Formats: sequence, C-alpha cells, structure tokens
Amino acid sequence: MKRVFIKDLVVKGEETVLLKGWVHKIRDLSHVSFILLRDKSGIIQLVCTKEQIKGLRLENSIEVTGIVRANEKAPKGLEIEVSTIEMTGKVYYDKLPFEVQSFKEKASLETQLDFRTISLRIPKKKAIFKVQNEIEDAFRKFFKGNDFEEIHTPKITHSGTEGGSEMFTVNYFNRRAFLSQSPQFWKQMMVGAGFERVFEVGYAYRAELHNTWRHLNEYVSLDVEMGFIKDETDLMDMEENFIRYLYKHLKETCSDELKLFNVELPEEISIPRIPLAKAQEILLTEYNKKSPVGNIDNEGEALFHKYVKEKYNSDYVFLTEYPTAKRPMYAMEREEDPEMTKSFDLIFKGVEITTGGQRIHDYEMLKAKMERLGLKLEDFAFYLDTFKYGMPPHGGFAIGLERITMQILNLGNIREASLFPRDMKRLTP
Ligand code: AMO
Repeated sequence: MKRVFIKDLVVKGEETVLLKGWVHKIRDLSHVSFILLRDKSGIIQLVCTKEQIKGLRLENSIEVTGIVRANEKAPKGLEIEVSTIEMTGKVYYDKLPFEVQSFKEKASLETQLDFRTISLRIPKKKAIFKVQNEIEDAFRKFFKGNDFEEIHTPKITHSGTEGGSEMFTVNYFNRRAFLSQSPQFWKQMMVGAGFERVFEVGYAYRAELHNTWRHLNEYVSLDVEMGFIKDETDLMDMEENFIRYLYKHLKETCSDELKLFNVELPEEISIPRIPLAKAQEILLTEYNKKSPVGNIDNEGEALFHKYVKEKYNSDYVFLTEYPTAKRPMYAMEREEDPEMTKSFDLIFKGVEITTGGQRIHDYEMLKAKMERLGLKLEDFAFYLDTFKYGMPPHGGFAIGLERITMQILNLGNIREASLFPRDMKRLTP
C-alpha cells in the first residue's frame, strides 16, 4: 500500500490508507482513545482502541492503516478509523526536553537549539522554514524570470572581499586560506565573464565578534549581480520588484504559516529612497538622535523605521549615498561628489537586510582606488585583471536570508531562522 501524506487525505468510502508519522498527542478516554498523528505535511486525529495505543509514547514514530472518515468535530473535519498501528521508531527518554504538542516558549532558545531535532518538530518552529524555503524559491524564480543565471562561487578563498578582519582562517595544505565573507568578487567576475546577470544562494562567513540577536557567523547570502546598468537605481528597482513578487508568492504558498505568526503582508509596496545624510538629519530633528559618522546605529534604524512607517506607511526604506570612506573599495563613487558612493542599504522594520550598489568597473579607477587604500595589488590580481577586458558598468546587492525571514515573521532573534545556527558560542548541533 502506498503511503499517503496527511495533507492529501480525502474521504474515499471504505478504502484503507497507510499513514506514517509521529505520535503528537495521546488522549486516552474511558471508552475510546485518540492519537494526533503528525507527518511533514500536517496533523490528523486517529480514533483507536485502548489495545491499539498500548505502549505508545509521545514522539514514537508509527505506521498506521485505517479508513478516512468525515467528522466535523475533528481538526480539519477528517479523522482516521484505525485498523492497525505499528511502532517503527522507539523513544528512549525519561522526559522530553520540552513539549512538542503544547509548546509554550518556556524552554529557552538555547535549549531549543541544543535539541534542534525536537524543536523543529514543533509545528510553529517548522513553519519558519517553510516560509524560508519559499523565500528562496521566490528569489530563484524571480531572478531566473529576469534573465539571471544561478552560480556557485568558492567558499574557500585566499583574500577577503569586504575589508576589515572578520575572516575565519583555514589551513589549506599548509597555506593560509579563508572562508568566504561574500561572493562579491566572483559574482562581479561572472558579469565580466559574459553571463551579465547572475545570482547565488550560498553561505557567507563572518568572524565578527558580535553575539547579538541579528548576527550569525555563518549565514545564507542571497546575492545578485547585474551588468550594463544605468546606475544604482536599476538595482533598487530590481530589488523592490523582487520584494513585491516575494509577497505575492508568500501569500500564495504560506497563508497558514503567516497566520500562525499573525503576519498580514501588505497589498502594495512602494519603498522610499532617502540619502543617508538626510536620514541622519531627520533622526536628529525628529528624535534628537545623533548618528555615528557615515552610518546609523541600531537604535537609529529602529527610530527611522518608526518615522518611515508613519510618513510613508512602509516597512522598508532604502538608505542611499553612503560615504566612500565607509564602503568597501569596489563601491562606485558619485560623479558630483567622490566622497559619496552609489551604494545603498535596505532597512526592513528597522533592520538592515541588504547592502548593494554600483561598482567601479574601470580598470585604472579600481587600481588607483586599491593603491590609495594601501591594498597589495598582487593579492587581488585575479580580480583586478578581469577589469582589463571590457568590464561593463555593473552592480548588485545581497540579502541576508535569515534576516529577511526573521523580519517577515517578527521573530526577535536571528537564530530562530537558522536550522543549525553558528554563533560565537555555538558549534553544535
Ligand atoms: P554586507 O556585508 O552588508 O554586504 O552583507 C549583506 C547582507 O548580508 C546580511 N549579513 C548578515 N546576516 C547575518 N549575520 C551576519 N553576521 C551578517 N552579515 C551580513 C545582512 C546584510 O545586509 N558584498 C556586499 C553585498 C553587495 O554589495 O552585493 C556584502 O556582503 O542582511
């Protein structure tokens, strides 16, 4: 008999079905017993005899045969009149580390992460990754639909891309190598290699000493790079259209999951674009909030979200025109003011989820910039050489997958949006 997923169950007369899953809940009444059976697709009520549930415990895995019956009192209006139950996976615990069926957030996040195979069984925790999966799917579909190709770039590298020293070292056959901070150089090189438009879904590694609710040391970066652009506004247009597409996709594919998190996605999206200096000025005049030079801190981002929500009714805002001194060497400077770049951040509900911008594409200009910053040209020759062979104007951006998931679902901690998070303290599971 072929196994049926719970989501596909329908009443079919006296036909017997085969279900497989885990014991989610046991209710043993005087005359009858009920089990809630959970599989990857949902939960269904099993109507059993006392004999059939003997020896079963929560989270045993079982195989069940029975007949689907309509019962308007049962969850989703269906239940199974059980013929046989076979235990296929024993349990070996005195007490579950926390309840799966009636999880009340009493276990700390650290305990949930320690017992990840149990916490991911909690339907609401699992729902996070259904939404994350659909974000990835929407990302691939949208960019493929706009003539981008998916690429994979090396995660073991010999130099950093983003400046700074936040890199993990790797012993690479007795040479020092690093885990990649970003596909930055390689995605640009792929534009130069004639692919013009590329995207990547891949891990990025940051050895930054930030053990905060919004930093991971290993995160999934949704990277985009696009050739023959007019300027950075082409990139912001592309990202804004992606967000519109994403919301439509999530409404179609994740309505149950969004409901679990009480999230209602807006119908319309229009993202204001505000120069960083202007945003800093607004923070000062509206909230008496001072900002660090060339940036906005966490508190400023949250306050600015409040301002943008009230003034533009938007959860998103592009901050534009970041200073050259605060951006990596590849950022294109503005013609009218070389102290400023053609780069931007996208802030979503007060958290940065994207950095992007137009890049320098002229060989001499890039070489001069690297020399000015004191970078050793020979270390970057593999990248710089690309620019000798007709590199078109180009740019791109990267979205942090866990960050956008966290912000869509209002999770409060980025670790909730990572299956097996890596932070300063956590190297297992
Ligand atoms: P940046 O370093 O700003 O830019 O990273 C882009 C986006 O990646 C996410 N992100 C992180 N998420 C979780 N934990 C971290 N430690 C972390 N660091 C970054 C954020 C951030 O906005 N090469 C450029 C992108 C480009 O210009 O194309 C870059 O990597 O969501």
